[in-house]
Order: sequence, then C-alpha cells, then structure tokens
Amino acid sequence: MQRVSLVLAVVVALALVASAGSISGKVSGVSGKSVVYVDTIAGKIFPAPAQHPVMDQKGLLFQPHVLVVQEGTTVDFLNSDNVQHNVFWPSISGDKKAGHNLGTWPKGEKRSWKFDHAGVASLLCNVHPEMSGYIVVSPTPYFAETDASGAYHIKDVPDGSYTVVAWHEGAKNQSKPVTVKGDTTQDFTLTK
Ligand SMILES: [Cu+2]
Repeated sequence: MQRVSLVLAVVVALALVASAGSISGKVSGVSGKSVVYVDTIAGKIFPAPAQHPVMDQKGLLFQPHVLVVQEGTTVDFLNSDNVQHNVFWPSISGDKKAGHNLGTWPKGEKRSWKFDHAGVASLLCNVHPEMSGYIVVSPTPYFAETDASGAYHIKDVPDGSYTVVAWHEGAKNQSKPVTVKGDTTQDFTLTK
C-alpha cells in the first residue's frame, strides 16, 4: 500500500512539473540588466507577495540599481550610509499621480511602500542628484532579470497566450505575443 501511494505521489509530482512551462531567451541591443515580464492577463488577479524586497541606499548608490517586483509588493527602503538620503519617484511610467516622495531619513532606518501600480518607478534622491535606481513593477508574478549575457528565464508560467514585455534603462520597451506551451523561447532586441 505504501508503495502504491509513493508511485502515486511521483505521478502527481511529474504531472505538476509538466503543466508548468517557462519562457526564456535573450535580450540584445543593450548592455547591463534588463527585465522581462508577462504583461497583465485579462481576468487574472494575483495575491500580493508577503515578502518585502529591500532597496538599499549604500555607497551613495541605489542597490540593486534595478529591482523587479510583482504588483502589490511592499518594498523596504533602507539607508545604510552615514549620510541622510531621500527617496522619491516623480511618476510610475509617466503617471504622475503614482509619483511619491518617501521623505529623508538617516542611517539604519527604513521606510516601506506598497507598489500597487504596474510600471516603472524611476528612483531619485533629492540630497544626491547623481543617484538613480529603478523599480519595475510587474503586473504578474511571471518576471525575470537578465544575466550578464542578456539571457533570461521566467519559470512556472502556465501554458497560454501572453504579451511579454522587455524593459531596459533608457531603451524603448518591446512587447511581443508569446504562446507558452511547455518550455518556450522568445528573444528581444531593444533600441534606445
Ligand atoms: Cu542620497
């Protein structure tokens, strides 16, 4: 009986693995980190993740320079420097109503913000005009950053038809229709 349930468990596990596809490929035309995400899926709402990723201000830099989160995620903004830093973003993808100024605070303190608008927040610090960073807010949990070679891999994407967007700092977004059936590939070439 135990053996039967073990076999059953293996069969169920294999079926689960088989139903989850992926999207992978390469983003070229730019250097450095790009972000690739599945755009809004009609009729689909995803629960907000409980995890709070950290956007640090360290060595007079936003670290990481680019952070991608799912819509609904709360980001903790930390100051690790001995000087005061400010955090503001004038808009999210041009929507000025979604802009916000979190204020200015000293070392060791953090402030949190829930990003419930999909799009890109261009982070600035009004104490240090040379500082800049980005938070890419993906409307779905299906997103990935590229590695040093421009390759990306979005795992656990259910089979279906989607619009997939590639973003890179200073480049034009590129959207492509992708039909996921198991492991699927799609490449992007971005231009400034
Ligand atoms: Cu600063």
